[in-house]
Amino acid sequence: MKLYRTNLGCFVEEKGVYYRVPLTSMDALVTHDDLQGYLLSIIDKSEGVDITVSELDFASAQILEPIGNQEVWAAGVTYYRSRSARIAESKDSGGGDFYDRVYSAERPELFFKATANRVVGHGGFVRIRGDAAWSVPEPELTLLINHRGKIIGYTVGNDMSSRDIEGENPLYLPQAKVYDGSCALGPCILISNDPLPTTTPIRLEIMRHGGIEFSGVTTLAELKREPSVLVEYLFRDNSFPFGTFLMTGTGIVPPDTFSLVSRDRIRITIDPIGTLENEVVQENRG
Ligand code: DO4
Ligand code: MG
Repeated sequence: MKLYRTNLGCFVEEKGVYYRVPLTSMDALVTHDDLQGYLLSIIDKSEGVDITVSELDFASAQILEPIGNQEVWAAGVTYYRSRSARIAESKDSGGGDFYDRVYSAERPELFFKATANRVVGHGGFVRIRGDAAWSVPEPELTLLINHRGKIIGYTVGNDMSSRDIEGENPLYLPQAKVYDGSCALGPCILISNDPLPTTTPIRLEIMRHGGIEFSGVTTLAELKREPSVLVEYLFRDNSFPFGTFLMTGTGIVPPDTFSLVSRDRIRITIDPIGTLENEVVQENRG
């Protein structure tokens, strides 16, 4: 069951059929006592009812970022590939050791990623910072967690990152990670109380001038930490009245010679959820 937020309200999709959701606020949906039961009841009630109108509505709707007043947090260095890339990019600044240590430490790296105004949805523009020279997308399975700390769904996330800025000094991480258009989420939320299988692939394709400039794939089997453990750490002494998103880290890093440029298209697919596609823009806002 997939939940979409659009300019015409929210829709739930099941077996290729789209149903209108009377509750339109993501805050009300995320904090619902039983979101899955609520959405299933909408589907059940529609049995035998002509839903052609809502199908047509969805076809003409614009998909929006599936977020209300939730914060977006992120976990880092949860895949071996991310550890190696970070050690290499920060070795001249003496920061490499930090990434090695955090990879094997009991406490995960968790950092604040975005507020809703910095998030774009499927089809929106993700941004490269005006003062960055080396930028990459980070394709990440992203958890939706309700105010009680329960994982209620999954979406596709892109943790846009400025590698030159974070490589210069690990203390610059918030500037490398948090800026307007630095995060993409979507296209929908897969509503599920069950963990995704570890065989689930995460695929990244970066298109330039109509061709594929880079592609990569990983699976959740490479994710070193259990999502439930990341959530447990995030909720320690921390409350989220509207729930929160948590990006689980990247396992795909393009080679060091690669940097995003304006007009690249980034396509991230996590099969049970869908494909999140965004165009890249870099503009100097000063
Ligand atoms: O520690 C820096 C950021 C790591 C990160 O975003 C990732 O591993 O995905
Ligand atoms: Mg990341």
